[in-house]
Amino acid sequence: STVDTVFQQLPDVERGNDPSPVTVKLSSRKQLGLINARQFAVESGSLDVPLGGKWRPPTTDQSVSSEKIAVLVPYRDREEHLKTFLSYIHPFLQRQGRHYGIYVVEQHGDEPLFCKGLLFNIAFNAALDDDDYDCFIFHDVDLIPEDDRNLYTCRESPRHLSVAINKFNYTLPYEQLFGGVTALKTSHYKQLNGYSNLFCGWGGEDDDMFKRLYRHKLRVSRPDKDVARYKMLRHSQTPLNPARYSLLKTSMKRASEDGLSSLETMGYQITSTSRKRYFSHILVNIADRN
Ligand code: NGS
Repeated sequence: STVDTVFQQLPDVERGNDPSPVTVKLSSRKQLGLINARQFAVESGSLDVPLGGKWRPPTTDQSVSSEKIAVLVPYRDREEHLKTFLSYIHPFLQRQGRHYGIYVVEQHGDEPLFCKGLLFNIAFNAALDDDDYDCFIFHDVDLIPEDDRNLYTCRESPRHLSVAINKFNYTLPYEQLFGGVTALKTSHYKQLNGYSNLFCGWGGEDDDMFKRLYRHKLRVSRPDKDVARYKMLRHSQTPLNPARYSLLKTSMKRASEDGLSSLETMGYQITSTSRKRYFSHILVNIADRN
């Protein structure tokens, strides 16, 4: 697998048992630009993460937040993106005082297309095997949050966090968009039966998820577009999912049978799970579906 080298190439800061205190307080409402956020991370040595990419705030005050958050990042062959993502996301989550773990779920094997929904479902179960997470963030590896006020936390409503992306001039492309970065309570994700396992290749799995939310009358909430700002890392277009429009016609019918409930029938194997320096790694072999 390619990600083995990633954690060795990130800024090399000392890792201790006692995480360094968070020096930028969220309450200061300081808006960190992308450059500043990165400088902060590197200069302060705040990329200080226990093995496996799991961190909790250095406080004993349980009243602050007891929420445990898993960040799931489907991945294949984008090493530069993963390095950049990790170097931003840890300081970002630590400045917000989150109790979190980062899970990178990597696809290998004969399936030529990237099966993001299936990877999310696999990582969801693996993360819950690892810890009792209350909240899940589903995160594309190429999206970097720009503003600390965009809170990575779960609310009563499923939340779409990547509202304003530079690629679209910081406007929402369409009202039903539920891709990029989202936050769902563990209980909601189970209720929705997770993502469809059937979308491989670019596009549609998030629209299918939107229909699941609709089916369960779960309203989507969003932070303000001035806060929910992201930079998208540049990359070439990934191969499209040729079946995405036909699959979307059957979303409602499939929702209860296609997802977490049908994972076992999906022809994949977890090759390994391991704790890397900046993330927990789930390596999945997905067989060619054709
Ligand atoms: C839609 C896709 C979504 C995708 C959205 C925005 O057309 O999966 O564009 O994509 N739906 C279908 O293809 C059916 S973006 O331009 O942000 O990469 O999330």
